[in-house]
Amino acid sequence: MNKIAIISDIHGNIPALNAVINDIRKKKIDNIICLGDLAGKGPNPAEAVDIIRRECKEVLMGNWDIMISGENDYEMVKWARENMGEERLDYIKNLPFSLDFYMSGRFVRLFHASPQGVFHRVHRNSPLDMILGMFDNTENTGKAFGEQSPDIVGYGDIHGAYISYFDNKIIFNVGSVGNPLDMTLASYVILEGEYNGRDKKGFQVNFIRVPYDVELAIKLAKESNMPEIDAYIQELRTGIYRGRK
Ligand SMILES: [Mn+2]
Repeated sequence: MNKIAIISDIHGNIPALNAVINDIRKKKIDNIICLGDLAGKGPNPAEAVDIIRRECKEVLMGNWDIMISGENDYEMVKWARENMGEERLDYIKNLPFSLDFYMSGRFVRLFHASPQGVFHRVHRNSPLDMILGMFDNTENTGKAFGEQSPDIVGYGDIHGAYISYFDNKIIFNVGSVGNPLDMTLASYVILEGEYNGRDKKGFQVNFIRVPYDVELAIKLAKESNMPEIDAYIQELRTGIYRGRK
């Protein structure tokens, strides 16, 4: 059996990222895969990119990675861009969209938000046609295994972990390492099964929550001159999205 850790949405929060990586090291994990949003929202964009590049076997593209490495001039995006350096910007600009592999006889696909694009947001309570669309092959995903569509889809983007089973399919969200908006602990998932295995065997999708030093993360934010710091602090302390009505 193989174990793969899937992390996402670091958003420049180094205490949370270090806590998750230490937790992963303690378990016998073969590889780490990151589903994007390395920087933005939090105070340490460059450090987050450096750690992710060093620790992860595969890193996929998130919406913030496109915004920061592109033309978007939203204040937080500009600040992250200016604190990252050209070489790292070039790295996040060229991240792949999705990753396909077999595990224990199931076609697993991972991406940041949806097959329709990194800005196409799908929540656990989204309409059924949007949920079913998460299993589509698109121009973005390509077709790794001919006309087959995935049996298991894993994604990030919404900063809220969940799993749902239907029609012999599984969809799960790994939650966020650095900006969790479901509870205040860092989130990630471990997939366990036979990597590249085509025979149907047992497998596991395990959800892990890791405590980290939230007040240290807030201290680092205060020491930086990042914009929107009050909203960021409130999200780290409460796990509630700043825009929630
Ligand atoms: Mn994100």
